[in-house]
Amino acid sequence: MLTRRSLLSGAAAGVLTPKTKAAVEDLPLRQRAAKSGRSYGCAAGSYQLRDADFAPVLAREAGVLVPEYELKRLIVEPTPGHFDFSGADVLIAFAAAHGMTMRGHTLVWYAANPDWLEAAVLAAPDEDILTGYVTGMVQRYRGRIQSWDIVNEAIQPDDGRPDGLRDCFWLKRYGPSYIDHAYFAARQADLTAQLVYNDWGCEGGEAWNDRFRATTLKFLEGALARKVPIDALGLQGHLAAFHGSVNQRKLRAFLDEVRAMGLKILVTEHDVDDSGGPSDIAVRDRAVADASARFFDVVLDNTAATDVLTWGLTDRYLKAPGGLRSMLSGYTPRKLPLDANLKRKPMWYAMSQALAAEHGIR
Ligand code: 9MR
Repeated sequence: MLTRRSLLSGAAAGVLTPKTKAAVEDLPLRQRAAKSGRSYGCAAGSYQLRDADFAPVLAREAGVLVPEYELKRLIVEPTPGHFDFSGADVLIAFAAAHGMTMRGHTLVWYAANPDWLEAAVLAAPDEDILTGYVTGMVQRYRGRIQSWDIVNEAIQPDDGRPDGLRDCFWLKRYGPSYIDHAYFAARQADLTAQLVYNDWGCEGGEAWNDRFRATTLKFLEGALARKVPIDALGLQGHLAAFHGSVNQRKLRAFLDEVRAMGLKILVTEHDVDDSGGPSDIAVRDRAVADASARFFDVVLDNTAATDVLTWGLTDRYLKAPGGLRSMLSGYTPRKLPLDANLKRKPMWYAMSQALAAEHGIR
C-alpha cells in the first residue's frame, strides 16, 4: 500500500540532491511546517525566556507558543476577582516580538484551579463564574491569542455517565450544557479566534481509547448539531514509548470522522514518555522518535490537521520522576524534540520529516 511515508521517501530520493536535501532537513521545525501550510509550536513557561541559550532556539524552532500553565485559572485568578496576567503577558510579548502566533490554554477545566473555585461554583447563583471568566479572558486577549482551548478534558467515559462526560464540579453544578455556554461566551467575546475542544484519550489502541473516541465523536456531533461554536479538536498527543501504542488504523478512522464534521485538527501537547525503557539513551531516543513518527504518519495524512505543538521543546526543564529507583538509575526523561543541551534528537528529525513540505502531499 502506498503510505504517506513511502511517498515521502520516494519524493525525497527523486527530487532533492544530497546538498539541498541536507539544507531542507536542517530547517527549523517552524519553517519546515510552514512550507506545507501548517504550524509548529510548543508550550513554554515565562521563566524559560530568561534562559539566554534557550530563548533564541525557541524563537527559531517554534511558530506558535502556548503557556504551559500561566493561563490556567490557578495562576490567573488566585483569589476571587484578583487577576495575575504577568506570566502570560511575558509569553505573549515574546511571541509578538518573534512573529509567532499564540494559543491560549485553558479556560474551563476540572483541574489546575484555585482552591476557592470549586466551592464557589457549587454555591453560585448563576453561570457568571463560568461565562464571565471566559468572556473576560477571551476579550482581554482578543487579537493577541488566535486559538483557545476553551474547555479541556470534559470527557471521561469511566465516570459512568451515559453521555460519557466527566463528572466534574462544572457538570455537577450546571449539567452538561456548561460546555456549550463556555463556547457561546467565547465566540461572542471574539468572533475570529479559533475555539478548540482539547482532550487526551483518543490516541491509544486500548479498549478504553475506543470508548473515548466513540464518546468524543458523539459529543462533537451533538455540539455541532446544537450550533455550539467549536472550530477544532485538540488532540493532546501525549504518547508513551514503552507502554501502549497508537493504533494507526483506529486513529485514522477517528480523524477522518472528525474532518468529515468540518472540524480542524490540532496536535496540542505532543510528547513521548520514555519511562520504563532500557537505560541506553540511544535506544530510548529511537523508541521515542518511532512513536512520534507512527503518530504523525496518520495525523498529518489528514488534510484537516493544521497545527502540531509539543508540550515543551527541550528536555532541559523536564523533571525526573521522584522515587528511589529512578534516582538510583539516574533516569532523566527524554520526551521532547531537543535534548537538555538543545541538540536535535531523533524525535526532532522524525517530526521534521513528518512535517516535510517539499513533497507536496497536501
Ligand atoms: O505541564 C503542565 C504542568 O506544568 C501543570 O502543573 C499541570 C497542571 O496544571 O498541567 C500540565 O499540563 C497538562 C495540560 O494542561 C493538560 N493536559 C495534560 C498536561 C500534562 O499533564
